[in-house]
Amino acid sequence: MPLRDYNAAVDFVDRNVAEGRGGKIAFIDPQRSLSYGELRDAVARVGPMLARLGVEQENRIALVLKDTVDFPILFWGAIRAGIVPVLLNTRLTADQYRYLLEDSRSRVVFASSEFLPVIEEAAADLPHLRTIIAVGDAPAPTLQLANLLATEQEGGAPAATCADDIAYWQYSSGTTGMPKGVMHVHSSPRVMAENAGRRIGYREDDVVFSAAKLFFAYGLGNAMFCPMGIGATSVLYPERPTADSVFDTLRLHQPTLLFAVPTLYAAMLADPRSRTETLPDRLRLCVSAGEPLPAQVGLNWRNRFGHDIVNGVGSTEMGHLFLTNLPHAVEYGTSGVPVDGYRLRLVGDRGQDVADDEIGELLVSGGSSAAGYWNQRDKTRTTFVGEWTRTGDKYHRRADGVYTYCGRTDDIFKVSGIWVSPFEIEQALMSHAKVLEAAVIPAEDTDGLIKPKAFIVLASRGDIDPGALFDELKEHVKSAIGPWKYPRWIQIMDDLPKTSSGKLQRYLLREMTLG
Ligand code: 3SK
Repeated sequence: MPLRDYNAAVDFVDRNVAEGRGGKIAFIDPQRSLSYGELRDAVARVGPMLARLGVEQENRIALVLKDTVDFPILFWGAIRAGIVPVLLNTRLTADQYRYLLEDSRSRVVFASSEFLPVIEEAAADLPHLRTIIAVGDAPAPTLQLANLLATEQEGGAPAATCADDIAYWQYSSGTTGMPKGVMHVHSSPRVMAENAGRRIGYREDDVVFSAAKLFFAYGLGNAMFCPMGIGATSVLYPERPTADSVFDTLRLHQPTLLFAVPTLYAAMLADPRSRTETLPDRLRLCVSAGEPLPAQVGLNWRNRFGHDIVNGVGSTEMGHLFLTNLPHAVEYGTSGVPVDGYRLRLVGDRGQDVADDEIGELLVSGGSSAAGYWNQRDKTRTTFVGEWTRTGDKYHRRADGVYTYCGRTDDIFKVSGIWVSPFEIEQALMSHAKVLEAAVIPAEDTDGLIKPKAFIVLASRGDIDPGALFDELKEHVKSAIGPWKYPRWIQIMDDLPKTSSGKLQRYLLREMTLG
């Protein structure tokens, strides 16, 4: 590929203008909309502004931003100038932000107004941080992005970067351990936009709505790389998405593509509005990723709305989706087939390829793999092994090439000598009408033997007889997936522990169980 001299911002922003889409709306938020031409002009002012703030090429800046049109302006503006935006989750504590700002040695933080107090607390006396800029209103003396950009001239030429230069970072929260800075290179967004974009079937006339936020790899691919890669329009919603707000957004903007996580699809189905709402006539596809889609949620969605949910899998390390159901041949309970452009392997404990129908760890190879983890050499070497990126997820592949998720590598366990996927038991529990969410871990019985233990969140909190319900659920699991797999113990919870990006943290339940 002739990508030696390549700047991703020129490709994704300037190219849309050069190809005649300058007047076309690129992003819409509840306050403003921005055409590709307006985006290009704003993006070109960011480099000079950052230079004035003392930020140099290859430095990092942190973005703690709601999904508004300022997000693409700052993201692409930094990349155009060869500066590396670090996208941070907007729901962290001051201690967590302090860790991330210190780890990334960010020079400047851009934070939406409502996050300023927590960022100011986190940033006290950090040696590399020069300043915090408010995106939105802020009391003096805090500088505001809008004022800074208004006084800038256009910035001239983009930085002379190459395809392998680091373009942006995201932190992988993982399901255990401290977050790791995942470094992506300039050439990766185009690979994601081509590969996942083709699988989903993005078109230039699409209007995209991703309830998954832009700071999250899934949201960034859905609502930034894929639509901009083809010149489509993206609707941004700055607040936390709820069933109600997604129904409102669907009504208002009539998107053609909808992206959400399974929990949100389930919440929409459980919301009273689901009885009367219809989906936009022009909606072509509903997509789910971020956590495995329970088959029952997909089936209920199809029954209620007449649309399937296309379940897919990606990772922060690969940047976006690499495995999905085929949009017009959805098979619930499976993760589908590899996205063209990626190769997948399943390996056993010694790194050997496993046969079809056996469970192995999933490895992925493709052009959007990250350059590595920042300052974590050991984890980089064990995750990025030659051309293969380890996912830490266990899968099973059928002879026809269809993959099924079986849990994290450290979640799977043996019962009576047979491998058991906690995910399969969770799915079986969630197919019962009284169970909204479920998590399964291994626990020891009085003989020291390992058996499944389940934690469930009830679909409704009315009067129940726990003993009768547990018996009913055990029978339900036995008949659904096999008699040895039923949970020997069941505990009702108000919520399940999850990472800030919604992934179940079974290890916390294991710790809780061990005491
Ligand atoms: O978790 C996922 O499935 C995912 C999908 C797309 C991009 C990033 C992620 C983490």
